Amino acid sequence: MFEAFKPKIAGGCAALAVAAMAGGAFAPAPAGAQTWDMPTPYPDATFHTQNIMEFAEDVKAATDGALEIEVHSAGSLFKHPEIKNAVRSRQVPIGEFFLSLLTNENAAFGIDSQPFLATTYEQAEALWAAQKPVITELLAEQDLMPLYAVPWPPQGLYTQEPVESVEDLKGVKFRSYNAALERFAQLAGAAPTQVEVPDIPQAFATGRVEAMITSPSTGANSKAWDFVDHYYDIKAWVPKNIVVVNKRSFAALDESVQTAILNAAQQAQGRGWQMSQEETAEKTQVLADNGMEVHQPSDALMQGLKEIGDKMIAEWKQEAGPAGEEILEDYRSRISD
Ligand code: PCA
Repeated sequence: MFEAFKPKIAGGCAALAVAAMAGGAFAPAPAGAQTWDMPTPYPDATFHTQNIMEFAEDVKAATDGALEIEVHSAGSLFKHPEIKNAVRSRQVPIGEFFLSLLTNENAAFGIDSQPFLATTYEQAEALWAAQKPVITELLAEQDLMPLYAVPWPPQGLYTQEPVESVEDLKGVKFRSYNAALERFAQLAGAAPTQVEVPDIPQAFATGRVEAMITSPSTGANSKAWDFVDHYYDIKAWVPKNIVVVNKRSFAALDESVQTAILNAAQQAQGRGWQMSQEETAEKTQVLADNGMEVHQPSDALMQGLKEIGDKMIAEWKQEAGPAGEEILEDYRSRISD
C-alpha cells in the first residue's frame, strides 16, 4: 500500500514532520515538502520516461522543492494495466500509461491506434486536438485529469522472415500491446499475444512471439536485432502515452504548486512531441546500424494492411457511436484546413 503523500522532514524540523504525519496518509504536509510517487510503464531509456524525469525536475525547481515527483519506471510500482486505477483510487496521485489501453472502457480512448487514420505527426496533433475534449470528460468521471500526452514514433513492422504481403503474416506469433493491435493481428491471420515492453526480449527469446508492430524507439531499446532481421516502415499509427493526475490530489495542492505542475506539463508536452519526432529517424538508423534490414513496404503489403485498417475503422465507428463520429468529423476538418 502506498501513500499518496509522503511527508518529508523539512529543514530538519521534527515537529513539522510529526504534524504532517498526524494529518493522515492523504493530507498534504502543511508547510513541508511532499513527495508524489509516479508509476510509469516503460524503461528508463525510453524517451517518454526521460521526458517525465525532466518534468519532475521542472516541478521540483519551480516549487523550490515543495513538491518532489519520484518516478517509478518500467511497471516497478504498479504493472501497466493497473496504473490508471491506482491513480483513480489515489494509491498514487499521478501516473503515466498508454492511452489506448482504455479503449475497453470507451472507444474514444483508442482512436489513435486505428490503423492508417493518423500516420504523421501533423495528423496525430489534429487527432489529439479532436480527441482531447472527449477523453478529458470521460477521465473526469473517474476523478482524473490529463496533464499532457506525447506520441510514440509511427509504428513499424518487425519480422524474422521477409514480408511481401499480408499473407506472409499468417500463423505468425505476434506481440500485441492493446486491443486494436490484437484485432489487427487477428485480421492479418497472425496469432497475437499481449506482452509489455519490459518483457519483449524474453518473449522473443522463448519463442512466445516472432513478430511485432511498434516504434523504432521500442524496437531499438529492446535490441530487436537480437530476434528479428526485418523492419518495415509501414507508419501504421501514432499512438500516445498520457500523464494523468488525480483531481482530488491536485486540488489539495497550493495554488502555486498547481500552477507549477500545469506549466511543467505544458513544457513536457512540447518537448515530448519534439523528442518523438527526432527519435523516428535516429532509432530507425540504430536498427540499421545493428544489422537489421530496413525496408519500405511493398505496395501489395500496404494495400493488404490498409484493407484491414478500413475494416477496423468501420468496427470502431460502430462501437464509438455518435461521440466517435464527432471526433472523426472534428479531426477531418482539422486536417483539411
Ligand atoms: N512502444 C510501446 C507502445 C507503442 C510503442 O511504440 C509498446 O511497444 O508497447
